[in-house]
Amino acid sequence: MQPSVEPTSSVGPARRQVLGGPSDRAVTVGARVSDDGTMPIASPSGEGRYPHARFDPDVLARSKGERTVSVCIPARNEAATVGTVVASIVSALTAASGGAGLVDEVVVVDDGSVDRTAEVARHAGARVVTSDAPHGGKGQAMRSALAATDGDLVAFVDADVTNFGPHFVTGLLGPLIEDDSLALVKGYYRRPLQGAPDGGGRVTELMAKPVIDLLFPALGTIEQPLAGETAAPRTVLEKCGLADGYAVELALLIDVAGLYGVSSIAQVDLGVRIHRNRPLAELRPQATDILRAALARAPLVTPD
Ligand SMILES: Nc1nc2c(ncn2[C@@H]2O[C@H](COP(=O)(O)OP(=O)(O)O)[C@@H](O)[C@H]2O)c(=O)[nH]1
Ligand SMILES: [Mg+2]
Repeated sequence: MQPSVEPTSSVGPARRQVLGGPSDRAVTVGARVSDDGTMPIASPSGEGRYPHARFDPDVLARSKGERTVSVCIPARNEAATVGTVVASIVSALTAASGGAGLVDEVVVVDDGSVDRTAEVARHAGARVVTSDAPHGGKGQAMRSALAATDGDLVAFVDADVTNFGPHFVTGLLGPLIEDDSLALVKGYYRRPLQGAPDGGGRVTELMAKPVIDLLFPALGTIEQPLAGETAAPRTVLEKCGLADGYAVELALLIDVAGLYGVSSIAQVDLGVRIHRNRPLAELRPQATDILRAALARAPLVTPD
C-alpha cells in the first residue's frame, strides 16, 4: 500500500520574492514556488515535532497495516559500531527475531571499507550490499540502498552512532505511519563533543545553518538539517532523488520542501546522539558538499 503524499509544487520557474530581514538588507530573489505563485516553503512553526517516546514499536507495527518498512544504513569503515546498530534494530523491531514486526528489512550499504564492516553487519543480522558506484560517497550509498530495498517507507540511520537504540527507528517511522501526508521526517538531538554536553555538529552550525538562514530561511526551524537519521516514503525519495556525497541530506531537505512544502516535514526528538567526531581537517570536504548542494538549489539573487 503506497503512502498518499502528493507534491504540492512542480518546482516551476523562478519567481521574484523578497527574502525576509531588515529592509536595507533585503534582496530580491527568484524562488521555488508553486505554479499558482504560492511559496510552498512557508509557515515554519514549532508544529510537526514529536518526541520519540510517543511511539511504541508494537503499536506502530499494527498501525503500519500493509505498508512495508526498510531500514538502510550506509557504512564505510564502521566495524566498531555497525554491529550494535544493526543488532539493536533486528532484535527489537523485526518479527523474524521475535521483536515488533515494524521493520521488514535491514540493509547495510558497505563500499570501500578496509575493515570488517560487511562481516560484522552480516553477523548482526543485516543484508549487506555494495554500492553501485564504489567510492561514490554517502549519497551514492543511499541511492544503492534505495535500489536494493523495496519497503514503502524507508528509514536511514548512520552506522557510527555509539549510543544507538531502536528508538531512533521508531521515532523516525512513527510520524510517517501516523500521518501519511508527511513527506519527510528528520531526526534531531543533542550532540555532545569530546565529553562536553554540546558542541557537536560543527558543519551544521558553521555551514548548513548559515546557508539555510540566507538562502532557505523557511527551513530555519529544522534543528538538524544534516541528520543522517531521516525517513520518507519511497515515492518521495524516488521523486526527489538523492544527491552525491555529503550533499545528500541538505539536498533532500530543500527538494522535499520545494516539492511538498515545509509543512510536509516533521522532526522527531531522538534525545542524545553520540557519533564519531572527525578532526577539523576532515570536515572541509563535507562543508564543501553542503555548500554545493545549497548553491545548486539557491534562489537566483538579483539586484533591486
Ligand atoms: N557506504 C558508504 N557509507 C558512507 C560513505 N560516507 C559516509 N558513509 C556513512 O554514512 C554515515 C555518516 O557518515 P559520517 O562520516 O559519520 O558523517 P557525519 O556524521 O555527517 O560526520 C556513516 O555511517 C558512514 O559510514 C560512503 O562513501 N559509503
Ligand atoms: Mg557521523
